[in-house]
Amino acid sequence: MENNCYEFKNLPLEYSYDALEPFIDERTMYLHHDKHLGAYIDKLNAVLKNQPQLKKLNLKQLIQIAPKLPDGLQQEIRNNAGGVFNHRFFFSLLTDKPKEQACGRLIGQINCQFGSFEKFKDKFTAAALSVFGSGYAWLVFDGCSLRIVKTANQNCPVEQHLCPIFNIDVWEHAYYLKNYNVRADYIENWFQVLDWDKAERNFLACFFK
Ligand code: MN3
Repeated sequence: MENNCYEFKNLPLEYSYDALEPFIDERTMYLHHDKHLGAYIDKLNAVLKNQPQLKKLNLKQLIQIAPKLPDGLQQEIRNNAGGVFNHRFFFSLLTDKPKEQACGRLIGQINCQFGSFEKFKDKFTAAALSVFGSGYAWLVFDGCSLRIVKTANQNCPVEQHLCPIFNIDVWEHAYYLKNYNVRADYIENWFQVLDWDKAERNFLACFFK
């Protein structure tokens, strides 16, 4: 991920808006990336504009320093640095050339901890379905093992120093145009375009950090 410091720019997706059809539709991808992520980028830049000390920090540092900031600024940074990180991370883990999850260290660890890929998928799906309101479900590495965690709004597990492997955005804007209120259909579709090569690279980076 480049452009990690002020001034943030909305970098183009690495695939076309319609690349994830029929699993995630073109209109949703356009609005989600250009409008929703774009708004978080603009808001984060506006917040940082008058904060010379914070301007020097990268995105992860901003997220991790948020709890130490005064209340109002804390929430602004958490919402907007989180909104930028969480969305960029989400988009970076989608691919128009999905592969069946196969071998690799991550799948080995998933099988070891959850019993099988299917059992993991059920657990992750249940977590994503049970996010109340707007938020995300994540697979993270805590330095010792994999964990499925949920975050509300634009909160990010990086704030708790957990290392993210992949996330699913379950805000309604991520699926409403195609799946209406049926979040379960969206989650199943999302699994079809999840980039397991990228997830493996993220896991290795977390593991050897
Ligand atoms: Mn979103």
